[in-house]
Amino acid sequence: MKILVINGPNLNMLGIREPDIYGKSTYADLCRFITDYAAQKGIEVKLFQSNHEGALVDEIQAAYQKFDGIVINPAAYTHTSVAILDAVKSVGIPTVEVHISAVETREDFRQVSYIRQACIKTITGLGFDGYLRAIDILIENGK
Ligand code: CA2
Repeated sequence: MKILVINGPNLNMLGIREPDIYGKSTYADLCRFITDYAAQKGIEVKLFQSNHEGALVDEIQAAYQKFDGIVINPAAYTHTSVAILDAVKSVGIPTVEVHISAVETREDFRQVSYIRQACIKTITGLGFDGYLRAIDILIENGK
Protein backbone atom coordinates (compact mmCIF):
# COMPACT_ATOMS: atom_id res chain seq x y z
CA MET A 1 0.00 0.00 0.00
CA LYS A 2 1.22 3.48 -0.89
CA ILE A 3 0.14 6.56 1.04
CA LEU A 4 0.90 10.18 0.18
CA VAL A 5 1.13 12.54 3.18
CA ILE A 6 0.69 16.19 2.23
CA ASN A 7 1.27 19.18 4.50
CA GLY A 8 0.33 22.71 3.51
CA PRO A 9 1.66 26.19 4.17
CA ASN A 10 3.76 27.05 7.23
CA LEU A 11 3.81 23.49 8.58
CA ASN A 12 7.53 23.50 7.74
CA MET A 13 7.75 26.04 10.61
CA LEU A 14 6.47 23.61 13.25
CA GLY A 15 8.31 23.85 16.56
CA ILE A 16 9.54 27.34 15.83
CA ARG A 17 6.57 29.38 17.12
CA GLU A 18 3.16 28.82 18.77
CA PRO A 19 4.28 25.66 20.68
CA ASP A 20 1.13 25.99 22.83
CA ILE A 21 -1.01 25.25 19.75
CA TYR A 22 1.20 23.07 17.54
CA GLY A 23 3.71 21.57 20.01
CA LYS A 24 7.49 21.81 20.23
CA SER A 25 8.41 19.22 17.63
CA THR A 26 9.61 20.22 14.18
CA TYR A 27 8.48 19.26 10.67
CA ALA A 28 11.51 16.94 10.46
CA ASP A 29 10.32 15.25 13.68
CA LEU A 30 6.87 14.83 12.13
CA CYS A 31 8.37 13.24 9.00
CA ARG A 32 10.39 10.79 11.10
CA PHE A 33 7.34 10.00 13.25
CA ILE A 34 5.30 9.14 10.14
CA THR A 35 8.01 7.20 8.28
CA ASP A 36 8.80 5.11 11.40
CA TYR A 37 5.12 4.23 11.75
CA ALA A 38 4.77 3.37 8.06
CA ALA A 39 7.79 1.04 8.30
CA GLN A 40 6.23 -0.62 11.34
CA LYS A 41 2.96 -1.11 9.38
CA GLY A 42 4.79 -2.34 6.27
CA ILE A 43 3.46 0.37 3.98
CA GLU A 44 5.14 2.88 1.68
CA VAL A 45 4.77 6.62 2.38
CA LYS A 46 5.77 9.73 0.48
CA LEU A 47 5.92 13.02 2.39
CA PHE A 48 5.31 16.32 0.66
CA GLN A 49 5.10 19.88 2.03
CA SER A 50 4.55 23.10 0.16
CA ASN A 51 3.56 26.68 0.90
CA HIS A 52 2.03 26.99 -2.59
CA GLU A 53 -1.54 26.08 -3.46
CA GLY A 54 -0.72 25.14 -7.08
CA ALA A 55 2.13 22.87 -5.97
CA LEU A 56 -0.27 21.06 -3.63
CA VAL A 57 -2.76 20.65 -6.51
CA ASP A 58 0.04 19.34 -8.77
CA GLU A 59 1.11 16.79 -6.15
CA ILE A 60 -2.47 15.53 -5.68
CA GLN A 61 -2.91 15.20 -9.46
CA ALA A 62 0.41 13.35 -9.77
CA ALA A 63 -0.89 10.79 -7.24
CA TYR A 64 -3.61 9.67 -9.66
CA GLN A 65 -3.44 5.87 -10.08
CA LYS A 66 -0.14 5.83 -8.14
CA PHE A 67 -1.26 6.04 -4.51
CA ASP A 68 -3.89 4.12 -2.54
CA GLY A 69 -4.56 6.87 -0.03
CA ILE A 70 -3.83 10.49 0.84
CA VAL A 71 -3.39 12.05 4.29
CA ILE A 72 -3.63 15.80 3.98
CA ASN A 73 -3.26 18.73 6.34
CA PRO A 74 -3.96 21.61 3.96
CA ALA A 75 -3.24 24.07 6.83
CA ALA A 76 -4.66 27.55 6.00
CA TYR A 77 -5.81 26.34 2.56
CA THR A 78 -8.33 24.15 4.40
CA HIS A 79 -10.39 27.27 4.93
CA THR A 80 -10.01 28.84 1.47
CA SER A 81 -9.17 26.39 -1.29
CA VAL A 82 -11.75 25.12 -3.76
CA ALA A 83 -8.79 24.15 -6.00
CA ILE A 84 -7.48 21.61 -3.48
CA LEU A 85 -11.01 20.25 -2.94
CA ASP A 86 -11.43 19.82 -6.69
CA ALA A 87 -8.01 18.15 -7.01
CA VAL A 88 -8.90 15.56 -4.35
CA LYS A 89 -12.25 14.93 -6.04
CA SER A 90 -10.58 14.60 -9.46
CA VAL A 91 -8.17 11.82 -8.46
CA GLY A 92 -10.75 9.77 -6.54
CA ILE A 93 -8.17 8.56 -4.00
CA PRO A 94 -9.46 7.88 -0.44
CA THR A 95 -8.33 10.92 1.56
CA VAL A 96 -8.22 11.75 5.27
CA GLU A 97 -8.08 15.37 6.48
CA VAL A 98 -5.84 15.96 9.51
CA HIS A 99 -5.37 18.98 11.75
CA ILE A 100 -2.84 19.08 14.56
CA SER A 101 -4.94 21.51 16.59
CA ALA A 102 -8.60 21.23 17.57
CA VAL A 103 -9.76 23.62 14.82
CA GLU A 104 -13.36 23.34 16.04
CA THR A 105 -12.43 25.21 19.26
CA ARG A 106 -10.60 28.02 17.45
CA GLU A 107 -11.54 31.14 15.44
CA ASP A 108 -14.70 31.32 13.31
CA PHE A 109 -12.69 31.42 10.08
CA ARG A 110 -11.25 27.99 10.92
CA GLN A 111 -14.75 26.44 11.12
CA VAL A 112 -14.99 26.19 7.35
CA SER A 113 -13.26 23.28 5.59
CA TYR A 114 -13.65 23.10 1.84
CA ILE A 115 -11.81 19.78 1.57
CA ARG A 116 -13.89 17.97 4.21
CA GLN A 117 -16.68 16.97 1.81
CA ALA A 118 -14.16 15.00 -0.32
CA CYS A 119 -12.62 13.16 2.66
CA ILE A 120 -13.61 9.85 4.19
CA LYS A 121 -12.71 11.18 7.66
CA THR A 122 -11.43 14.29 9.47
CA ILE A 123 -9.13 14.07 12.50
CA THR A 124 -8.48 17.13 14.67
CA GLY A 125 -6.74 17.94 17.91
CA LEU A 126 -4.61 14.81 18.31
CA GLY A 127 -1.30 16.52 17.50
CA PHE A 128 1.08 14.40 15.43
CA ASP A 129 -0.84 11.23 16.44
CA GLY A 130 -3.61 12.40 14.10
CA TYR A 131 -1.43 11.50 11.10
CA LEU A 132 -0.98 7.95 12.40
CA ARG A 133 -4.72 7.56 13.00
CA ALA A 134 -5.29 8.77 9.43
CA ILE A 135 -2.90 6.09 8.13
CA ASP A 136 -4.76 3.46 10.20
CA ILE A 137 -8.06 4.58 8.65
CA LEU A 138 -6.64 4.31 5.12
CA ILE A 139 -5.19 0.85 5.82
CA GLU A 140 -8.56 -0.30 7.18
CA ASN A 141 -10.35 1.29 4.21
CA GLY A 142 -8.06 -0.53 1.76
CA LYS A 143 -8.80 -4.00 3.19
O1 CA2 B 1 -4.20 22.53 13.22
C1 CA2 B 1 -3.74 22.41 12.10
O2 CA2 B 1 -3.06 21.44 11.74
C2 CA2 B 1 -3.94 23.53 11.08
O3 CA2 B 1 -4.18 22.92 9.80
C3 CA2 B 1 -2.65 24.32 11.06
C4 CA2 B 1 -2.70 25.55 10.18
C5 CA2 B 1 -3.96 26.39 10.47
O4 CA2 B 1 -4.05 27.45 9.53
C6 CA2 B 1 -5.22 25.55 10.41
O5 CA2 B 1 -6.31 26.36 10.74
C7 CA2 B 1 -5.13 24.40 11.38
C8 CA2 B 1 -1.48 26.46 10.42
C9 CA2 B 1 -0.16 25.80 10.24
C10 CA2 B 1 0.88 26.80 10.65
O6 CA2 B 1 1.76 26.20 11.50
C11 CA2 B 1 2.56 27.00 12.25
C12 CA2 B 1 3.74 26.44 12.66
C13 CA2 B 1 4.60 27.16 13.43
C14 CA2 B 1 4.29 28.45 13.82
C15 CA2 B 1 3.11 29.01 13.41
C16 CA2 B 1 2.24 28.28 12.62
